[in-house]
Amino acid sequence: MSTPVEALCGARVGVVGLGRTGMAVVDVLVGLGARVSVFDARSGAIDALADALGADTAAQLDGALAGEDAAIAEAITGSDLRLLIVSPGVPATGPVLGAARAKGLEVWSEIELAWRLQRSSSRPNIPWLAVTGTDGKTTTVGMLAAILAAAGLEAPAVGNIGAPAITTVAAGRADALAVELSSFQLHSTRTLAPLAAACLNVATDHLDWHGSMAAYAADKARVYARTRRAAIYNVADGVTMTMVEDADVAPGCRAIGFTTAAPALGQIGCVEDLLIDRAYHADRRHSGAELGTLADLAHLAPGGDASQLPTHMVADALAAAALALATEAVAADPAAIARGLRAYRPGAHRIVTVAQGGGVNWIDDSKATNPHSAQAALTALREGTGVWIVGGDTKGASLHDLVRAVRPHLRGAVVIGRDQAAVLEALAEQAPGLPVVTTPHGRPEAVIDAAVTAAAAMARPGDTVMLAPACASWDQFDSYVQRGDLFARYADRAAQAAASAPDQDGH
Ligand code: UMA
Repeated sequence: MSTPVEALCGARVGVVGLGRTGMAVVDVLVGLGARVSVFDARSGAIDALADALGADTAAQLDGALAGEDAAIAEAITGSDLRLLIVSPGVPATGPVLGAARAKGLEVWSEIELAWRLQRSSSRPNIPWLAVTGTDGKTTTVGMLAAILAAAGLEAPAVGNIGAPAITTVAAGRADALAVELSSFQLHSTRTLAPLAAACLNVATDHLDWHGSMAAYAADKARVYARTRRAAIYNVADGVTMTMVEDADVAPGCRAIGFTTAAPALGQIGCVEDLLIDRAYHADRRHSGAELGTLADLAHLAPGGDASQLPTHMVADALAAAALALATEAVAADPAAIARGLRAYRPGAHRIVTVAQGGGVNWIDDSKATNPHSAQAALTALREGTGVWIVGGDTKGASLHDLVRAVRPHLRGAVVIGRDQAAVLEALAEQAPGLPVVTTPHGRPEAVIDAAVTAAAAMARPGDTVMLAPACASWDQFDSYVQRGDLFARYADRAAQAAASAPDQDGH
């Protein structure tokens, strides 16, 4: 079905999940005149919705059920709903989507609704630039939004980054959207046709939600479907290239690679310290066009030294440039790429030094919610100098490969998380002899307090304590943001105590 959003007026629509996404969806659906029933597994969710949207909107709801997933599934089975809009957190393998499938009920993500709303709006053709991948999505859409802004566009970063796309679309002011898409969101996205799309990389993540690695990768690959101008892949990750080859893109859409090595024809890459386009510019068969230099990214490197730039940061910048050049505004003003990259500031919780004291650096990488991402951060540390705070909800992933890769960089590990068995098993097998301390389960403050105290006792001058949990935060915290914020607070306290303490010689 390709329903224009106007057809939703009077239609019975269910919304599952009343977090950030669900609230924004309900607001828009009620505005469209749909008859909305809401469902959430959390007991206080319905009251929170009424608080957030106001009593008038809440009074227009057709139905509301706060109950366990099984009860929600049963209610959906017995309903006469015509469409279900699910929040990203509702797992593909769970009873709710199972019930919808069994009933043959149409299921959309919030992104699908936002796209249809865009197409029905007075600005149906503004570019959507879509980014997925296991790691680097948030950095890439942040860089992309900065480049688009430098070209004079009103082009916010939306989606999985934290701002539901539908809110921006409903406001109707954007000239373009830089859209971060998780595999959860892509799973139920059906007609989105981005101007350009990129899958940055694929590594193990979210196996519990999807059921298998193949299902996870298949949902990531959906980002390329119906792409109109540029399907952008990572030359260093063959899986992403295969995804592009297999994708059902629009006629005339080009495959464009990004690489931190010298670019071949049809690619954007690096030659020495220059960012070079051999994909878009007119004379690409014979020469490359300079887009910027690594110096434009120096502010993102430790100590502002461009030679210390993590490779993945350069790759993200190249992907952002490749996406941006698909727009007419940046194609006409490619210097916006260097201006945008210089203006870009990373978000919190991604390899940020939050405290220093007693010769110890405290780094918050709470956003490292999977093994791949934690590995990139820890392997940048000098041998034997890392005190690693690890653990949480593993989402079904094994940590063995990660522990083997980071072992040489570690002095010790502090394990957090409600269920620590998988983390401890990987440490015992892959890092025998490494000092390991565990922390008891408790309130978020108590968990981080205990972890920071244990890490401070382990660290020596010259070491780095790194919160790079390789796990989601959901077992003990509201979000990775809360986990990182608490870490910064307790790390600051520990660093100050160390700075004011007499040194080991008693001075
Ligand atoms: N809920 C149910 N049943 C379920 C699951 C959830 O009723 O089976 C309810 C919960 O009780 C809660 C609500 O749904 O009330 C939460 O919904 P949600 O988990 O989908 O979270 P939102 O607040 O809507 O935030 C989601 C994304 N969260 C997830 O994908 C888990 C946010 O990504 C995103 O920023 C937001 O939509 C934007 O619209 C966060 C994230 O962690 C950053 N993403 C994962 C990641 O990056 O690894 C994918």
